[in-house]
Amino acid sequence: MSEVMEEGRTATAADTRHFDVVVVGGGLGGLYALHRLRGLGLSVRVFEAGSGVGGTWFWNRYPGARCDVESMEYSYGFSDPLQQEWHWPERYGTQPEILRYINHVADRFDLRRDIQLNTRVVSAVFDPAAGQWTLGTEQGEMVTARFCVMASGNLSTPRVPDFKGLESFQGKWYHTGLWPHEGVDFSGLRVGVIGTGSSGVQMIPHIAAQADHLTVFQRTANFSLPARNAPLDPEKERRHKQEYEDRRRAALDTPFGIAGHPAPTQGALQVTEAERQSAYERKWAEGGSISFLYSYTDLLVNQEANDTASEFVRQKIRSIVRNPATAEILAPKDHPIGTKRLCLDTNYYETYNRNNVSLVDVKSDPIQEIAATGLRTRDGTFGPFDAIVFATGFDAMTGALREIDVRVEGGPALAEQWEAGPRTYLGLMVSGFPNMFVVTGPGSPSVKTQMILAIEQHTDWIADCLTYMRDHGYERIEASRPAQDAWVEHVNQVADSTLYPLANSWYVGANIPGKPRVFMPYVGGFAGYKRRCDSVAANGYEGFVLSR
Ligand code: N01
Repeated sequence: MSEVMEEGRTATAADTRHFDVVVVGGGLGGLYALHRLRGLGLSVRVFEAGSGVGGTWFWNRYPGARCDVESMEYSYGFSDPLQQEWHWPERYGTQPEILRYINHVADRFDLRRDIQLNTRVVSAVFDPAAGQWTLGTEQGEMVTARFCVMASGNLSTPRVPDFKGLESFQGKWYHTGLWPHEGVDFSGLRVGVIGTGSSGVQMIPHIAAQADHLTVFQRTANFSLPARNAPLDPEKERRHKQEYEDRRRAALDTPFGIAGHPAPTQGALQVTEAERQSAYERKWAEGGSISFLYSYTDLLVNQEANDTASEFVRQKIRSIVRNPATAEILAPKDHPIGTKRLCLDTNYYETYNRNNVSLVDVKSDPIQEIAATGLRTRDGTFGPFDAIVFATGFDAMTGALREIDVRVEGGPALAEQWEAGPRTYLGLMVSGFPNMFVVTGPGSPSVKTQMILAIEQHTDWIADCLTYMRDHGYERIEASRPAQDAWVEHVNQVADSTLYPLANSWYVGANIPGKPRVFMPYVGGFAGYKRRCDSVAANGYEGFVLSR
């Protein structure tokens, strides 16, 4: 038996060997896939690498980790009793709170009996003659399944840059995405943090409050807005719960999958400078990123319009950070606001006013190597450090899938086929890989939306597809090559009509040296994307080849 039971009874390797569906990943995506597909009467097994369910929220336990989508939104909508009964204490959920919620869902819907923990899937091979997948685990188990659902996550392959000398570092080092479960006490320590994306921005104020001294190494200055987190107002919660059904439905009709933000009607350049400033001030005071980007219709498509919002935030940084030289390093100038993931923070810029915090610009002077007690850039040495924290991100969107040896027997691996960048039809299937679905894969809106809504939409689509196949006697489904090619072209065209490609972001794989530069998420908006998926299904799964 390969699993360790963390909570409740989980599935074991000795249980059944053949399933209708194998789901890879026991995060928010895998759990809902299990619930939904089991509801169709299918036998389903989930394999999860971690010792508990939760995916992202299981691994990312760094200090200050919390979601930047409001908790009343960032939750499952498939069960009204669940959403009515669950109480979120704060405007934004903390990592422990979200993990508690996910565990509650696992228990409430009796999911654990079909989840095998501590089991990393390393291979998935389709046998065209038998019409089934064989999945292999790190421990050498093999199971077969008619269908395979990859719910392996978009930000689940943590990446420590390939710095020379890391093994010689005598202190402790950590990655935000592989945080020790027992936590880390930085009290009295000299700490270096590398990376200022969402994880770094959330974590830095917390480490600064504990450490003797914190040195932050920043390569790209990032835009961050105040989150304005607070205890959830009971009246707001009551109203939201009363309107839940309508709000969930309304969210489906929005670009980011989040309701409650009136769509903008004017471009930024159509109003006066004074009006713009007052709008941005209002959004800054309100907190949240969607609302800010929703100030005007054209912030993500028109450079001049975007400049007004970017400059507003740069000025805020200059007004918060007392040392002008530090403020200039922190003020992003190399990408339009919103084209990298816009961060939300609590006292991030204020942290640089502390006496025990210093900032190093490693864009102009890159890190060369890690040494026994610190690190070296081209022009200097930094340390000594008792600990180094890598907030250096993930091999995003394709990392988890490319780590699995996915192939059709005798054919090239998915990783080889994606050497020039991922290619999917609707982010749901890959041509040449029958009966393998991807939940929120590259080419779907996924990371550009409220993820749980995206997960539910994909999983519901897959469930409806399997029902259709059963009702019509089909056994195999595959994305056609022309449909996939046309979709990939559309994804690129849409991205090219926006400002997104101007940033060196993980959306284009820029954070991984050598990764092909391809814009991976679909930024045409959730609402239009969902309509497209629905019409594909209504037209008998247009662009897919179904066979017996
Ligand atoms: O990772 P990132 P993250 N030398 O890739 C730097 C979600 N998330 O874990 O920008 C020096 O954004 C890198 O620099 P650069 C969210 O979708 C959500 O922070 O590549 N620096 C960057 O500053 C988010 O976008 C939440 O130049 C190096 C940082 O490391 C995604 O996860 C919270 C370097 C990596 O930033 C990933 O966020 C946390 C090097 N060699 C995460 N290599 C919330 O919901 C990399 N960097 C709030």
